[in-house]
Amino acid sequence: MALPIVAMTLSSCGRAPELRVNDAVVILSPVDSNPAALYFTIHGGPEKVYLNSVLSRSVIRSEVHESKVDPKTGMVTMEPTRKIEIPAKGTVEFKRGGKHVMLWGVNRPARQLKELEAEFIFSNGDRIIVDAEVRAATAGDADKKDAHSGH
Ligand SMILES: [Cu+2]
Repeated sequence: MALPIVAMTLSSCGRAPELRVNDAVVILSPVDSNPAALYFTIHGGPEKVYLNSVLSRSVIRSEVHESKVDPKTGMVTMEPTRKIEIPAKGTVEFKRGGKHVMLWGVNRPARQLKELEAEFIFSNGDRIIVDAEVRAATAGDADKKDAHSGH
């Protein structure tokens, strides 16, 4: 009689994969009027989902983008993308030179508090709210010519 209970206890102890967002950071543009970029890592849950959108009350507009390098010219271009797949138990990194969220008009409170609340909305209905650290662009950021400096 005790066996099924033991089995249940064991399985509930096993760490189920959980959809989550880690390491969210906003890098402000060195030029105030230019958009900031939001980077983060998404860890997939037990089933495949899509990231539908990323919203924040601290910005005027946000867009999910993907950067691509033109093999001929080496120029980095980026375009809005939709429905980014988050594989089950997989990891999707949003980072410089790849996928990122562009934020227009980061407001003064977020800049002063160095914190911005971002809401991630997924195809399965999950909404994950994360406090992203807001950082000024460093000299290294400004050196790297990516498409953001062209805005
Ligand atoms: Cu972009």
